[in-house]
Amino acid sequence: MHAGGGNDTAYTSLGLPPHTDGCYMAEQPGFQMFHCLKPATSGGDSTLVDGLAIADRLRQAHPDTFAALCDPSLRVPYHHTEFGQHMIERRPVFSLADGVSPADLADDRLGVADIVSRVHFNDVDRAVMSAQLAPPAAVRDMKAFYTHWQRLLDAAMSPDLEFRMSLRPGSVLVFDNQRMLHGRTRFDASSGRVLHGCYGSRESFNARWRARAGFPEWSVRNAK
Ligand SMILES: O=C(O)CCC(=O)C(=O)O
Ligand SMILES: [Fe+2]
Repeated sequence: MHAGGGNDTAYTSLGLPPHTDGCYMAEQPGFQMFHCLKPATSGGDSTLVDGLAIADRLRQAHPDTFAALCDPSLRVPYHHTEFGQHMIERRPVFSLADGVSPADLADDRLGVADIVSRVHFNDVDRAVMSAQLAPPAAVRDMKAFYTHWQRLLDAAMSPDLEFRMSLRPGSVLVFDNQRMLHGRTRFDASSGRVLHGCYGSRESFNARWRARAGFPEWSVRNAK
C-alpha cells in the first residue's frame, strides 16, 4: 500500500481504526497477509484486536447488544466503489456457529468461541442506513441500533484489547480476517512507507492444512 495508491482509506496515510476487510464482499476474505517492504519513519504501526475478545466483552457487559449484533436477521450495509464496480453486502456483526441459535447466547456452558464463527466489522466501509440499503425490517429500531453500535465501537477501541507492533522490512503478518480486526496508526506520507497486502481464502488454507496434517478421517475413509 503506497499512500495515494487507490480509492480506499488503506492507501492514505490516515490512522485506521480496527476493522475486518471486505465486509462488502459476499465472500469475505478468510486470511489477510501484509508484507512490509519499507516502514514509515514514524507511525504506521500495525494493530490487531481479537474480534472474539470484543464479542466476549459485549456478552458480559451488554448481553442485549451481543444478542442484537448476533441476530442473523440484522443486515448492516457495507459498500465499496472502485474500478467501475459498486460492491454491496449486508450482514450481522457476529455470525453464529453452525447449530447455534439466538436462544443459546445466554447459555453459560458455551464460550464465545462456541457461539461466534465469524466477525464482520468495518465502521469506515459502512453504508448509509437508507431505506434502500438497510430496509427498516433489517435494522428495526434505529435508536437501539446506534446504542448497540456505539458499545461495539467502544469495545473495539478498548486500549487493553489492542496488540500493536512495528513491522520491519521483510516482516510478514498473517491473520484470520474473519476473527482478527486490524488497523494502523497514522504516518507521515512523505516517508515512502510500502506494505504489500493480499488475501487468502479459508477454503484453500484449510484444504492445504488438512493435507499437510495428514487429516486422519480423510485417510481412513480413502484407505477403504
Ligand atoms: O496500512 C496498513 O497497515 C493496513 C491497511 C489496511 O487496513 C489494509 O490494507 O487492509
Ligand atoms: Fe484493512
